[in-house]
Amino acid sequence: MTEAREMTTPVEAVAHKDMANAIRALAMDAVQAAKSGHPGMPMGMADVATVLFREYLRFDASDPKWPNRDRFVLSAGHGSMLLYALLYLTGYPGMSIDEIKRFRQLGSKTAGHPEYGHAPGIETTTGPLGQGVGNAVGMALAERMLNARLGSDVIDHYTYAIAGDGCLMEGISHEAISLAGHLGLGKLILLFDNNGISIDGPTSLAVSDDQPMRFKASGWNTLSIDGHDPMAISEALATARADSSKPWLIACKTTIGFGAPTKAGKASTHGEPLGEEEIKGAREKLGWPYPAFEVPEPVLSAWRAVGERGAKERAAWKARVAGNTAAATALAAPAGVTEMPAVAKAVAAAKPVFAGDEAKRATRVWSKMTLEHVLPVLPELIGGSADLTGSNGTRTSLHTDIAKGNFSGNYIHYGVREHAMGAVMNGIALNGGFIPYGGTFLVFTDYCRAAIRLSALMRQRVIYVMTHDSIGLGEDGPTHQPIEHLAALRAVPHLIVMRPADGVETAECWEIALQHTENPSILALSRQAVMNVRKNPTPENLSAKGAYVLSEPEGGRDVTLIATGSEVGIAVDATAALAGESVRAAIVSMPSMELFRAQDAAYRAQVLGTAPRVAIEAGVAQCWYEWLGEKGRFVGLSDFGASAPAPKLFEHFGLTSKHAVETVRGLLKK
Ligand SMILES: Cc1ncc(C[n+]2csc(CCOP(=O)(O)OP(=O)(O)O)c2C)c(N)n1
Ligand SMILES: [Mg+2]
Repeated sequence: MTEAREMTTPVEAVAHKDMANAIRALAMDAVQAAKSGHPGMPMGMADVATVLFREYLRFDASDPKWPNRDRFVLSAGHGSMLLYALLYLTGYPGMSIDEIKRFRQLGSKTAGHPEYGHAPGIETTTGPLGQGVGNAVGMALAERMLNARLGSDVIDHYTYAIAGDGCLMEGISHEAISLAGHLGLGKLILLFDNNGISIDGPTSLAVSDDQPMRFKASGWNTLSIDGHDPMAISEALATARADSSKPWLIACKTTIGFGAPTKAGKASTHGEPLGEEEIKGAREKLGWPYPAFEVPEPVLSAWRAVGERGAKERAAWKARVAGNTAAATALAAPAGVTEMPAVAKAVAAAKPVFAGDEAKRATRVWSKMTLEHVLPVLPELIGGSADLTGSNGTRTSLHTDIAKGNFSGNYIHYGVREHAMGAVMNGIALNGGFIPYGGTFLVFTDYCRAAIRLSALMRQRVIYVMTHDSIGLGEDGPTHQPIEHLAALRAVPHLIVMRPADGVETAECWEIALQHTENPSILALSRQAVMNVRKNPTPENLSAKGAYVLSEPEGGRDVTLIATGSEVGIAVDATAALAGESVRAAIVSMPSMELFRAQDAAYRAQVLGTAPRVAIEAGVAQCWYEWLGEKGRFVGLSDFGASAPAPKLFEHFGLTSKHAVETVRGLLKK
């Protein structure tokens, strides 16, 4: 097969071996120069990556964002030099040899692990093992969804991922491959760096899974090959590409640190420089006599030709989609940008309707009702839940399910796979074209926290609809009652944590989540019905300020009560009781600490006032000390909850207006 192509293009004039060795040499040299890094994996997978990029990967290095490019995810992110070498060799913009020389240095594009946004061509941030597998599943799913909406002329491509032993040992990989197999994501091809080595030594120390059997059991096709045989690699990729009925695992038997004379095949190549002597020996063994960081002209030209290989196809694609307004809207970046004014209108229209509604509802219900208003104008919104659809209120009358062979819907049943749900949503967001949201209980943010953290690190607009947000969920008890979760989530940079108090705030918080194109959001929503506190909503989105004065007493404040979510109702009742005692209390609703912190000092001072403060929230105090001032008090929880009906629990833990009033009395006496 390779033979037929051998003479046809200038690319083929340079031997595979030299092209792969260019990757190996750059990896050894960059790690050595940085005095840290992981040479073993890039050296081991250089052959696989060379065949993939040279023969199959559809991309044009000059246009890294081409929507119909194949996606390449390096899930084994510690092998970052593999990716950086490929980006440099194929001529991606900005990835110069100087960047390779500055591997792992402050401000370089070549961070220790690939970081999304640092350089074009880095499709996702990887390093926490297994996350990339989840991202790749999300990207492959997004590809099918875009294909269903826009047709094969516009979107029809593959998603490739490289994963190592570590990725496949991580639990998240199981959730992700299980979902991919279930959905039959046949354009997903996972290349497993089957080197049998991880940090502690041979993987036999810790694992004896039959990986192909495991993937087969999850509905995948599998192949096992010699990962150093270019013909075998090429044939396996051709086979996988020819049958898109199921996702593919290609287990590539490789030698970690391939080419290193004494260290190849050993864990010692995993995560430290090889050393000058070993590198010298590797150059001899590989037949690569060139100085450090030097790729000889014919080899570099051959690689650059690989980078240009997709240019014609991209030009043809551009011509094909020119004038396709549906495609232009669907592929606009950020997703939904053209519809945002309509979203704002829909929310503005919903607010007075919600305020005028006499019914007491849970904020999770208000969330569902908000979605009913927003979805008709925002088809890019893709819902889902980790098997708690009814509880989360994530599926509306406007949703249809996504299923194997039918990707035209807008709702994903993630199954009981919270961690994969987070990573898949990251993949969907990174792919472009969609705004993903997914639900579970707030307490189970623990199960997807690593993915949430990466949403934030990558600045992706992923919306986590987290219901049952306090002891207010009642009888399910302390295993299901989040206590420390709001504090823990508020500690994550760039993550917007919102806990709306009623229907109006819930609608506003959804608008905020959708408008912040570079932030993930958590919507912490109640299971139990809440009081309507915003009776006369203004068109202005007050929640967007993070906190605002809900009610101001006449004649100045004696105290300021600050509350979030379901506890704003407690503050309202306490204020009425305090008024009976001639204590003038202001109420501040604080749906989001992050957004409030971003306001100017004058606004913050005006909202917080100078009177002593009491905060009320059904969670731990920790993050509240930022707002309480010197004398402030906190009405909340300091231990796990309990199993009982919610009203009994609020009573038991002192989350009542009565206790709030007593706290104010105690505070003002001093
Ligand atoms: C979630 C997570 N846990 C631990 C690590 C630390 N770590 C980095 S690489 C690695 C071993 C990975 O082994 P493998 O995937 O086989 O890589 P190889 O040694 O073959 O390059 C570990 C434990 C990590 N990056 N992410
Ligand atoms: Mg390994």
